[in-house]
Amino acid sequence: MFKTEICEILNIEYPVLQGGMAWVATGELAAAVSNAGALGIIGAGNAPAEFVKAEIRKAKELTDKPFGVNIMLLSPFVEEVMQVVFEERVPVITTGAGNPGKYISRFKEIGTKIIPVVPSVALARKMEKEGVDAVIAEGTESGGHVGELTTMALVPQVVDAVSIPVIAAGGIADGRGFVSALALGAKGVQLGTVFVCAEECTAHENYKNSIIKAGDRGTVVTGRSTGHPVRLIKNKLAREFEKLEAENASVEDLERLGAGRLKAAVVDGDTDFGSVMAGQISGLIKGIKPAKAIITDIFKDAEKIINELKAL
Ligand code: TUI
Repeated sequence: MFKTEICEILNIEYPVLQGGMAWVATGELAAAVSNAGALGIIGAGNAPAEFVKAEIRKAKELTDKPFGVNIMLLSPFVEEVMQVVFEERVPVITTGAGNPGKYISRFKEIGTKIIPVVPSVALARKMEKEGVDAVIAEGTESGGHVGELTTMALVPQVVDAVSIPVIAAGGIADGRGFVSALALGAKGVQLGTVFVCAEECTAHENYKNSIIKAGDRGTVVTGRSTGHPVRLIKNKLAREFEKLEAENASVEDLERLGAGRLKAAVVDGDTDFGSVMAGQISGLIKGIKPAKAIITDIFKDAEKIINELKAL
């Protein structure tokens, strides 16, 4: 019922992409999501190429379905990671935190699908001109590095501005969010926070529990003063960040406070002083489920919602 152009372009059953979350989105999670019929994505984050290559190999062992790699363009290893993804012939690349323009032609030549995250209409237009296959319009409800506009405002404006398919991201975790995204003109959705709480996600249980415990106002954006705004769960680290920012601390001091904190939260389970990146939708997530159940529950609910809407 919900087959869209995104399913055709990416060769998947459900028009759902799993966000490429650094440290969280490993080969195991990506393979589980792809095996469930959506597009699993490995998050390259700030990792060196060898690490990313090992995750790609792991995913290839665990699934024969298509999967992607998200390349975080602020990474110091971006060139070598691009090279590995090229050599491994990963079928889909998503990008975040910048403009992937200079890499597009190389990947187009080998048929890799390129789907950048865009926080604005201007970047969406520019990316369309440069030949990308679709764009992910990500609202500020998302976890991690965020733009300014909300999903509700951004998605329809991007849909009106470009002719390529638009994927909505930010604040979506269930059938209601999925149907809303379609109503805004999106042809698919990208989900991050809800997949952190997938059974197959290898993130520390403390990280998952922080999301499950969070309420509607459980996240905050820090780092606006450094130009790298990041949404994370309110914890001791977030409060320390807010305090330093209120005191107009230097960018260097703030960056020192943030360094290595995401890995500390995801891998070591330090949810007090680690960076527990998560979206505003955390308050909706009540437990751990297999990736397959997360996806099928969304589509069961979506079908019900559509039928209810038709009966109005
Ligand atoms: O990239 C993300 N989410 C992320 S990346 C990340 S790792 C990180 N850690 C510390 C500081 C910064 C990053 C954690 N979460 N989402 C996709 C996304 N991309 N959101 C916003 C953007 C974006 C922002 C500006 C995309 C393009 C852009 O363009 C600027 C330009 O160059 O035109």
